[in-house]
Amino acid sequence: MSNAHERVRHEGLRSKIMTADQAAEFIHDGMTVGISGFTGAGYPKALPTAIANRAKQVHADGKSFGINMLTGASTAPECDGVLAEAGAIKFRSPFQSDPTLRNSINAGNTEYQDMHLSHVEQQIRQGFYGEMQVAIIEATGITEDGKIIPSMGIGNNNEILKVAKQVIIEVNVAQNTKLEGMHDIQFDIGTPPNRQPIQIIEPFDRIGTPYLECDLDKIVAIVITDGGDRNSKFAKPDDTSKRIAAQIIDFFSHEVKAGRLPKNLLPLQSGVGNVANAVLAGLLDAPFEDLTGYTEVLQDGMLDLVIAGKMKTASATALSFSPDALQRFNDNIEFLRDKLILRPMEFTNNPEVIRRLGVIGMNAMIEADIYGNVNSTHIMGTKMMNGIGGSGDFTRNAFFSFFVSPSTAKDGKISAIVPMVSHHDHTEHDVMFIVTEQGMADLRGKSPKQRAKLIIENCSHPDYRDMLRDYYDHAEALSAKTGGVHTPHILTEALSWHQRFVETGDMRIK
Ligand code: 0RQ
Repeated sequence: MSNAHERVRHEGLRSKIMTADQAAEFIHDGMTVGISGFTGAGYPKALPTAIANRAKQVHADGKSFGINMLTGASTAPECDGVLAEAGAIKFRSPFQSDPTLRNSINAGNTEYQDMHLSHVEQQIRQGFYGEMQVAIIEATGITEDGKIIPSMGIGNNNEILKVAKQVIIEVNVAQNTKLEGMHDIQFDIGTPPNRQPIQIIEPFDRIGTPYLECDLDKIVAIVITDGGDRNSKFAKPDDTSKRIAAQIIDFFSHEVKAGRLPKNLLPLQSGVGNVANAVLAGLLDAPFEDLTGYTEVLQDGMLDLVIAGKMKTASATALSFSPDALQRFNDNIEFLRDKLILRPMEFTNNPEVIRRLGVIGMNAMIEADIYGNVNSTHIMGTKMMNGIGGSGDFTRNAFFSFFVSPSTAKDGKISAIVPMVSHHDHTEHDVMFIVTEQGMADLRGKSPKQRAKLIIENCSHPDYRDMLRDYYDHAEALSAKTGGVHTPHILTEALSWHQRFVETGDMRIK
């Protein structure tokens, strides 16, 4: 490839350049492999297909071939998708969103550990996953002295580069060379009991260097690729997401007036998806200036706030844009270079930093119950959707924690507000606000019974509101007999809505 020479500036390392098929020969059955990638950004584009092809050949010979795969977060069809399709992922952690991999997990063919993203690097470092044989990392380039220029995401790359026995680098010539300098990587925060405080005092503080590093002798292969990131399109904010966004923005104004929030709010975190993106899009026309972002994934909404001058700076671990937003990013990269900062996920998602900065966490949910417990991950309590990702890191430690969702799913057949969640990701102790297009429940300073009234009356869909009132009234009456009126429930009925959906395809009583 023509500019391979310019991208791999270290002379000695050029001798390691080979094809993806050749590099795939380093991967063997049963290996633990760290792979870069975070919400469709910065994942290797060629190696996974080469490994998948190898897996298919080995399987055709009647032998086993599968890897234990640790990433930053979700990747893309040409990474998680091809490997899952080839039956090559035995174990996967910590977050995914690929339909083929999801099916493999839910069919019982891939073991999946869904975990808080802030825990991942520390647990790899402590050896909880055993030895990591290979790290496969996408990079924008390699400097003269062998430093690795990250691409659109960092995730846990710094850690897997450190611990892996061998390293394969995909240098992607499609990544903008002007990314060099936008990253901030601190290599070692130590291990308890000698861990050091993270010196991020303002969301945009730089505390490390712009480069990833590893022992150059560990680099066994460099593959030159030329492919775009996943770049999924966002739906244009619809009525539902606009109504959700408007309530959050009104609430911010109210809190500023009440003196509980500064005029420029506090650093914003936004989860993935259309609704989360719509909230940020709504801030474009809101009366707040000098905003800051301290998030894990930076999507179109936050990019546009920065380009419009409404947000001063934003820190994230990955840039996950639609094709249009990628174009805007590349067109404005000179302006953005000192406003956006990419860090390892151990820093973006660090509970201590999130708590201290007072981040406002806004994440989407699958369902919430009448007491404010939230399920972000499991459909009907058993099927894995994506994973908790960083939502728990932010929710538990946020100054304000929001969960947003349309009040129903699947054409109204599912209520997002249920008597009891079918899986607990975020407990009533962590969730402060639930917002649907119907309204918002402000759960601060409320007992479970007070919360139930607010969530049912403000957030549930009218089709389900009487059913919820009925459940709650019966639960309260029944609990009075047993002395359980603190959090009334009818244990035999608490999950009956889910059971009805599984049996009839509808939560409503016909
Ligand atoms: O199904 O895809 O078949 O249409 O779930 O739902 O409403 O489009 O919302 O894309 O924002 O995803 C919680 C999954 C929401 C996501 C979740 C079905 C619905 C649709 C998607 P289809 P929407 P979103 C930062 C923070 C956890 C990780 C996280 C998520 C599909 O936001 O994975 O927050 N969050 N990370 O029909 C059955 C219900 C349902 C339901 C929705 N109650 N029952 N199906 N759906 N509610 C990023 C990282 O951490 C990396």
